[in-house]
Amino acid sequence: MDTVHVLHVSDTHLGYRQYGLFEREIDIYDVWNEIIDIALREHVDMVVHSGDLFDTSRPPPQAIREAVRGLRRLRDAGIPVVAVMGDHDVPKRRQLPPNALLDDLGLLATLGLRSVYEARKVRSRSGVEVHVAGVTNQRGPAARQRLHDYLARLPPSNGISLLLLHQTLQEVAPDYELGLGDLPRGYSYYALGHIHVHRGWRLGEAYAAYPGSPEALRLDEARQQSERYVLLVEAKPGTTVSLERVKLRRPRPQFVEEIVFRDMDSLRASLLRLRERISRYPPERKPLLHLFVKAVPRSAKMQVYKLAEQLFRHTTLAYRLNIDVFEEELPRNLQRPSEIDVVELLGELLRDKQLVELAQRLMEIARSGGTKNTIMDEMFRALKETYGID
Ligand SMILES: [Mn+2]
Repeated sequence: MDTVHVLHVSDTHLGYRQYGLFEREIDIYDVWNEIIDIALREHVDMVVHSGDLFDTSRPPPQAIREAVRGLRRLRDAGIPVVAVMGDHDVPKRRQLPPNALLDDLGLLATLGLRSVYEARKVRSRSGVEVHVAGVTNQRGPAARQRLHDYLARLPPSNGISLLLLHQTLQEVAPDYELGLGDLPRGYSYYALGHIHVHRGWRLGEAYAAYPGSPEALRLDEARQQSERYVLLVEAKPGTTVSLERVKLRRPRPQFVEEIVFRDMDSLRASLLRLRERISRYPPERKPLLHLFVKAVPRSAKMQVYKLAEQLFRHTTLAYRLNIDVFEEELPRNLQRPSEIDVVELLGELLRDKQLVELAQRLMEIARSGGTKNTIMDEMFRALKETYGID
């Protein structure tokens, strides 16, 4: 019986520049090229992308070029690529999604360009026809109902069928739009995107899986899963024959470390050990460090900043230091008002994750006390870090 070998990737976020660092933008292109290499090396019959190809619907020219170059290598090898659009690919206003350009160039078949839900017959490299269905990312209060309607109109075929979705499943997070049980049965494989860590489930004779993003793009993603994958799927009608994860070699190493402060000497000893581990990487692969130091007395705060700067400035690509100040006697009227969810409020106001993080950090610094000058210095430092100015 005919089977197809599919490489499943998602959430590549081409063009994303974490912390405003040019190197982080390049990291994402490096791992994108590694994925193309894997597809060629494994002689897959097709590639599916479950959304968020680009980080925004107005990607920078270099991101478009990297996409075109990678996809062209696949096309030259006869490997078709099919994608569905994620929340990052869909323009906020009435503009052309960048996927339409790649579709026109014959480099990427994108489901959902003509109507929100769509199914196409795609001829794989080996010649076997594959039925590929998908729905553009649905969000907002009516998303669940719409997805139910669309999925009801997308039955699998008798042959090999793949379903591409860029949504949150109930099985992974509380703000879900669908549960595993809502997926129409009979597909050979369910290629999911949107969640940036790898997860997978059996669904009858098939599997449903998120490969996760090829790079950890946020702190919580680095914390949850340091290794990154793409998935190799072998499918036949109604059945996932095998599902293999391939570990990516090029994502930048990231360290998430939490240390409870006892005194400066023991902190220095811990941080020296950490630096030892971090320094094992070659210069072009300097890690990112997310460092949390808990219960620091206010009087030691500046020393901790200086120590971290001295140890990690040259040994990491960038480090983010989060100091949790231990307040011995905080007057009542200075305590944080717990009724208001400041983060949520800022999120609604600013609608930009990086800005929200910066605002939170500035507020923390302002609250932490000190002279006007030391506060200003720390705020300036936070600003520089956020925008990657050295
Ligand atoms: Mn994403």
